[in-house]
Amino acid sequence: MNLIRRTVLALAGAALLGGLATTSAFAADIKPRMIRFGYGLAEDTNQGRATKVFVEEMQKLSGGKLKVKAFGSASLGSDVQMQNALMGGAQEMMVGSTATLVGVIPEMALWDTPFLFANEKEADAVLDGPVGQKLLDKLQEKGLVGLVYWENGFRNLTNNKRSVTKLEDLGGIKLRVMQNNVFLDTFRTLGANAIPLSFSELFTALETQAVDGQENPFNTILTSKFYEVQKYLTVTNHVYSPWVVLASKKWWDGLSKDEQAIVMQAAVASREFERKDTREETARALKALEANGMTVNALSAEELDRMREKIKPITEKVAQDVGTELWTEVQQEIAKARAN
Ligand code: TK8
Repeated sequence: MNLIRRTVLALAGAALLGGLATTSAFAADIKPRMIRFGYGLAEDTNQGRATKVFVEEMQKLSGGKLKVKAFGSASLGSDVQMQNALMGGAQEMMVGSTATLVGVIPEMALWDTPFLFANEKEADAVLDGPVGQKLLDKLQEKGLVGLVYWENGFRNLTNNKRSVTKLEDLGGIKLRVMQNNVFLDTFRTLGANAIPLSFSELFTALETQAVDGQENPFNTILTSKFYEVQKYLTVTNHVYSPWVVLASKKWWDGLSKDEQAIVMQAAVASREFERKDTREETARALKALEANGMTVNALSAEELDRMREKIKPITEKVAQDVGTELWTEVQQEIAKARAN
């Protein structure tokens, strides 16, 4: 039985006994611990708010024993640096992109497949279903425990050169992409000059015009103040990005079953909050970006189809890289979610 399923069972057990949150918190096997939880965005963002929920849930469920100290704005390092710190046991927890985990677990590339999900409902069903769990389980081989997925969201394009209204407009735009080959190949194939860069270096790179553009969900474009250094926003929804809440396996293995159950329960609570909050903010964020002077356009269905056609080989390569079995399974899961 894998770690997570054991945890979930322990959790169910705890619920039967009346809930850890109430009577049993002090009887349970919980030691006072300090947990460093890092994330990349600022405190006043969807990522920061959900982290706060996690901190509070941990406090509540452990009777104050499991103290989480949150570090936003990549103050513990970029996503990649934090992942490495977790693997080495130098940091306990983080939330960050699945995209930067592709170098660790190649199958994570699955989530970066352009146009994989058509909406959030499909994303939730697949991420919280057997395929999502399979990828989380894989992380353990590399010293990471994947707890839950949060929503980063559908990504859209910003740049400083021109309104992108057709495929050709991407030509020559120096575009920052997340650090993996799916993103790199996708935007190279679309004609952009794709440059992989960590998120923590992105604002400065845009400001100094080391790059002309980037792509991220509306929320992040707003909360990271990219509108200050970017003129054009093109609604593309070209890929859905998850975030993943991670624990260091070295640290996790030293926790009691009760403690693991609490971390898992708090993570699930943070996920429920985060997805709702993110979705509420999205429409507002788009309006705020316009109000802040960005020129917004939506790509026509026709142009989106041309893009889809152009990057077909990327999708085929992802299918090959993650393996036919996983690829078929994810397609079946999506079909199931679509039928519902
Ligand atoms: C924040 C990143 C960000 C991601 C990116 O650390 O790198 O563009 O979308 O959310 O994980």
